Amino acid sequence: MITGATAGFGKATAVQFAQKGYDIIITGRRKERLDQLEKELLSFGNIKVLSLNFDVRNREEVAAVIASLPEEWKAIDILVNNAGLAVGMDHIDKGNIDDWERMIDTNIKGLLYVTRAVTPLMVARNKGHIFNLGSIAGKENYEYGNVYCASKSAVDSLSRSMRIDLLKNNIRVTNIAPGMAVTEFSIVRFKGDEEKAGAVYKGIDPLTGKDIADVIYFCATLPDHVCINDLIITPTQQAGVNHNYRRI
Ligand code: NDP
Ligand code: 8X3
Repeated sequence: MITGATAGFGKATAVQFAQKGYDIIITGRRKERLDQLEKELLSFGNIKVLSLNFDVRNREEVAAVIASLPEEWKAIDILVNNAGLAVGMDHIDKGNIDDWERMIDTNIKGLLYVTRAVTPLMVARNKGHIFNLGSIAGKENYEYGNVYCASKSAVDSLSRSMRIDLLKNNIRVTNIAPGMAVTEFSIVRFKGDEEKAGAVYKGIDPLTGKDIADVIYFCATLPDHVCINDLIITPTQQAGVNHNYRRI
């Protein structure tokens, strides 16, 4: 099950697992994109796909959708908590509080709602692997990043707690912390301003959705007794949130 499968890392991860023959639950808010992706995934061959169209911020909806999963879909082996976003970039004294709420509601609370609904299914089977999409921004802070960085620090912390709490249930928890990756992330952050979004990656050969999908697939297919706890993945031209080498 992959949250936020309509774009970026989530979509690339769905494609990767579908190509390897996994049945997949894809989720997101944009219904047309889900329908389109469902068709694409089914074209890879003998797999099943279930599309669930919901907003991770809606606590009741998340609980209801997972509770009403058809019986054959309740055996979720892998949950990729990927849905998330950054919105805006401002100093703390000028930040837009609506933007802050969107990040906190999606990146922290949404991730928690999905996790709370799915983990009992894994616990019941004594089996599972949870991937949380944190960020390098959860490890280090950068100017103007304040609330986004805080939301990803929370993901980082929750990954550690989930690993402790689910230890006896044979559930692996992997925190994935990417650096600069070209997806729709910056377009969303800059509210559709493609020029500003493009400038983020100027002179950099950034990560792609496929790079992160490859890493998730690698971690997920290690032997059951091996758990990769935490991975920071950057483009070769990035050595931290404040250290990039731009070829310009
Ligand atoms: P994209 O914008 O390309 O994709 C984000 C996905 O999240 C979309 O499928 C979107 O689907 C979904 N989503 C956002 N809000 C909600 C919501 N409220 N309910 C359900 N789904 C939602 O970004 P990325 O692929 O880059 O980002 C994926 C994750 O990786 C995020 O958590 C991000 O913070 C993190 N990340 C990104 C990095 C980057 O540089 N790109 C680096 C480090 C971490 P829809 O709009 O259809 O709902
Ligand atoms: C996205 C990476 O450095 O743009 O999580 O915040 S960064």
